[in-house]
Amino acid sequence: MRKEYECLLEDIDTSMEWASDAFGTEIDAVNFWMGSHRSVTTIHSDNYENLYCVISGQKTFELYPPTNVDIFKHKRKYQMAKYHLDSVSKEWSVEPQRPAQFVEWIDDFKTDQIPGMQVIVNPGDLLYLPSLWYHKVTQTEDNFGKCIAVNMWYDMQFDIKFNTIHFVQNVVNILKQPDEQECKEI
Ligand SMILES: O=C(O)CCC(=O)C(=O)O
Repeated sequence: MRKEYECLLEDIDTSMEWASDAFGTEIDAVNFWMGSHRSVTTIHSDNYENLYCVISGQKTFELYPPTNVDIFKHKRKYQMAKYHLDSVSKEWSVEPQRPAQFVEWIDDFKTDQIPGMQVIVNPGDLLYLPSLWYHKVTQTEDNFGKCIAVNMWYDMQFDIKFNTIHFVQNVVNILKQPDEQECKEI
């Protein structure tokens, strides 16, 4: 929001002293999220403390504790791409980034059998999503066909919690079978 959507920043109160006191650090990033019922953020975890506020529409977070590394161990390298709007045909297409760049991401799979928590975040609600927790996010549109949210990321403390999970991750990676599916450049 501080770059691409700077003009909207004055509408947002990011001066949450209590949060900086609690996390022991200032805000690292402010993000703007806009999507429709078709937008899904697949399961992942972040090295950030996350304060997530819904402005319009409704978000559903599926949350799983960081200790679930063994369940979410299968990752693949996905090629990075951007949506492109053709100025003549007005058709959208997915354009792979050149030169090709890859991002490692957890394979998408059904999470309904995995014990976790479901949190519904309504307009005006603020969700604290602790660092390293796995999350999958879906959304319901408002009357204008949109779901809009803003979140603040604070750097996490790289303390005993991080070290323990990192250690377990390394053990799981050593024990797991090599991933079969290689991502090919398109
Ligand atoms: O709102 C979303 O779709 C994703 C949010 C998210 O993954 C995050 O804040 O880390």
